[in-house]
Amino acid sequence: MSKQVSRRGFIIGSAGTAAAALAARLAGKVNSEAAQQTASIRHHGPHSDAVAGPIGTVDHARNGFHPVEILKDFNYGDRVFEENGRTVREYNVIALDKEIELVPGVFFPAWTYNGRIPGPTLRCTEGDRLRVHFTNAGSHPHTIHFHGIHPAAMDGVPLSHQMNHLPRDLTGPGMIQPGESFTYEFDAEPFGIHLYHCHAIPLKRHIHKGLYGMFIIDPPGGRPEANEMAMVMNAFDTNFDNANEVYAVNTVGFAYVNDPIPIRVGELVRIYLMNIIEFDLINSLHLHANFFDYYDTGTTLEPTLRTVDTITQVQGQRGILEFRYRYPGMYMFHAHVSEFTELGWMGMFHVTESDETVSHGDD
Ligand SMILES: [Cu+2]
Repeated sequence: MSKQVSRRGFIIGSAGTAAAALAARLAGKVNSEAAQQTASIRHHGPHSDAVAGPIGTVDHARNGFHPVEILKDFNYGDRVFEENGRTVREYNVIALDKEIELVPGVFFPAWTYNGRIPGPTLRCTEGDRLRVHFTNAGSHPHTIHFHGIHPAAMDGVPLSHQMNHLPRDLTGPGMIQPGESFTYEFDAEPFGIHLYHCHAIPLKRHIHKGLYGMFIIDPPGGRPEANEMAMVMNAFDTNFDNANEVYAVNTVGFAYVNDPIPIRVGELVRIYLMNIIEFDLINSLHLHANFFDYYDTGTTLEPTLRTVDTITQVQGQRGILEFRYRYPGMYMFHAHVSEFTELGWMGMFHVTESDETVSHGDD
């Protein structure tokens, strides 16, 4: 007699390692091709002392972006100039359909901003004037909805029946159709870590397909010098059953296990962290062997939470983490939802003394 197996029961019932869980979820719900793809992901067995994770790496060149580079790839504008005594930053953002490799051999038919997930990390200073030139080169209508303070016409939402009869300067243009363009223009405020994402309908589909990115507004005086990095917690429903199969920071599962993030003993580390995960209600980051200060939404210069080692975020929530490592070594960071960790959301910091040369991967 067949028995209904829940999504979570299915995972728990399998071997419990990253690869086994991933393979089981895919094999049980997609097709044999996907199952064969996951054969490239092997696990080390429940009693191995090896860290769970895939063998091999995704083809980052084929993806067109590398999670290690995304950490520090801050886009301060494709064109920056002064106008009427203030700084204007212009950005070009293009929506593109693109297949992305999430873990070795597992591909996802994504929708992207500028060919990457997350989209470009747009960065500016409070009070700047921003002009975001958006072109939809994808196959579906899209928008860009920014979090921040701006007029309704720049809010990047679809037109509802109630909005349809109002002038467009009160509603904005609605969805931007394939082949069309629109320039979102507004002032950068308030300072903090924000986000942008497509707001076309159905919203959960347009978000989980990959149309989102980080939007950092620096305070007028800046923040203290630090080793800064951008981390977007995301996940992917690879078989379109409204549940995620791959979890990550910056899209590629276990990316920072394969390429541990180098930091120095004693240096200030600042992580801009946001959660855009769809389908699961909550996400989190746990830092090993250390504690951090947290700035909720980044809208204050003083921490809103001091000396914690785990932070939780729902979808759209974000904040800034600051910490220093006291001892050299390898330290894990991961979601403190064990299931997410085993399905890709786990990474490593490689902490070294300041005179050591850091070398990772294939060098
Ligand atoms: Cu969209």
